[in-house]
Amino acid sequence: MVSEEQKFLSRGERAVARCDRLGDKPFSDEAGLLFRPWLGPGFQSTVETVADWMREAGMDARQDSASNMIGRYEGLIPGAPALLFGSHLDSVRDGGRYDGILGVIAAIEVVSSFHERGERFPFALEIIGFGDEEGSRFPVTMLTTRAVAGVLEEDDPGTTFADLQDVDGVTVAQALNAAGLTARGMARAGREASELIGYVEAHIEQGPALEAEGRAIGVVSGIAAQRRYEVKLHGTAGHAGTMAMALRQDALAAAAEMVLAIEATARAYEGRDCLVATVGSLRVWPDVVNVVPGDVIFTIDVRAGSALIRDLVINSVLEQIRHIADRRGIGAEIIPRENLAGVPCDPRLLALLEAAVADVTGSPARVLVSGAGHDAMIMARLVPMAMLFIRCERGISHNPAEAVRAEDVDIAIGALTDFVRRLAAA
Ligand code: HGY
Ligand code: MN
Ligand code: MN
Ligand code: MN
Repeated sequence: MVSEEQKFLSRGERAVARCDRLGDKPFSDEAGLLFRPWLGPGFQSTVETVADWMREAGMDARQDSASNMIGRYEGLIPGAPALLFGSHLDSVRDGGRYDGILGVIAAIEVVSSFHERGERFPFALEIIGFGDEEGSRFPVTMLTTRAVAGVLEEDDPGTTFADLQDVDGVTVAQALNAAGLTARGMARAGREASELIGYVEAHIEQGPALEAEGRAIGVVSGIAAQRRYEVKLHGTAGHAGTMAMALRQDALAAAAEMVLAIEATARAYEGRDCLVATVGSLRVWPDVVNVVPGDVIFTIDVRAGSALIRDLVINSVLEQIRHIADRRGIGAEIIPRENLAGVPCDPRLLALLEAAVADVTGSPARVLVSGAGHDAMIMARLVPMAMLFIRCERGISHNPAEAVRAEDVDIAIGALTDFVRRLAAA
C-alpha cells in the first residue's frame, strides 16, 4: 500500500508536503494560527513526528536535554565525528510553514537518499531540529542552540536564562520542568567541537533576491549582526474622562513617539549596510478603553551587516528614547536582550557549497548576506558553519503566505547531496 507521502514524485514534493502537514495543525490558543513556540502546545508532537521521519531515513533519533531532536546516520566508522545539518522546529506567531522546519526536513531527504543507496562516508551525518530559534516565547533567541554550542550564559540578557519570563510570567525553568526537563539539564546538551566537523543549515531566503534573479538556491556568505532590547515605560494611569491632557504621563503616547523616532532613524540609514530596525511587539497596561495607559513594554530589533552601523543607530535610538521619556515625565527602563555580532560563514565549507550549487544548477552560485538570524550564527561559535538558501515566493516570511516550490527544494536536496560527497572527497 503506497503511503500518503510515497505517492509524491520527488523528495522535494515530499519535504514540502511534510512541512505543510506540520503547519496545518493550529498550535496556539487562537485556533487556526500556526504558532509553535518552544515547549508550547504542539511542540512535542512536532518533534516526535520529525523523529519518526528521521528513523524512516535510517537514522537513530534522540531528544537531547534541551528538547532538540537529533538524528544520526553512522559513517563508515561507527562513532566518527559528524557533519551536522540543522535548523529550527519552532515558529513565530502566525508564521509561515517553511521557516526553519524545511531545513530539517530537506536534510532528512538527503540522508534518506544515502540510506536507500547504502552510501556511507568517513564521517557520520547528523540532523538537529532546534527547539527554540525564534525566541518567540522568551526574550532571548536560540536558547536551545546556545545549549548545544555551550554558550547559554555567554551573552548577558539581563538575567540568567532560566529566569527569563514569557508574557504570562512563566520562566524558562518552569517551562522546562513542565516538559520534564530542567534548566540545569540544558547544559548537558552541549556538544564537543571534536564530535562535529561542521554545521550546514538549509533555510528559505526570507528575502526577494533569489526570486528576482530567477534562481532556485543560493549560498550565504555571512549573517547580519543583530541587537534586541526591551523598553519598559512607566507613566501614570488615569481616568480617560477626567485626566487633563496637560497633566498626563501617557506611556502609550510616549511609546508612539519613540516608535516613530526609531523608524525615522532607520530610514535615515536606509540602504547602509542592510540596516533595518523594527518594533515588533508592544504591550499596554492596563489596555482598557477608558484608562490613560500607565505602562508599556515594547521591543527593539536592529540589524546591519556590520556592528558599526548597527551600533550607530542603536546609540542614536536609545538617546532619543531617553530624551522623549524625560520630556514627557515618563520612566524608561532599557533592557538589552540580545547582542549578536555578524558572523561570516566558514570559507572552506562555503567554497564546497558554492561548487555543489554550481554543479547542480549549472551556473555559478549566487552568494548572499543573511539579514535574518539563524541557528548557524550560534553554531559558528562551536564549529565551522555554512548556509544554503532556498528561494521563497516574493521573499515573504514570518507570514502565513510564505511559500516555496517543490522543484527548488529538489535542487537544494541535490546540492546538499553533492556537497556531502565533495566534503567526503576533500
Ligand atoms: O529573527 C530572525 O531573524 C529569525 O527569524 N529568528
Ligand atoms: Mn524566523
Ligand atoms: Mn528561521
Ligand atoms: Mn535558522
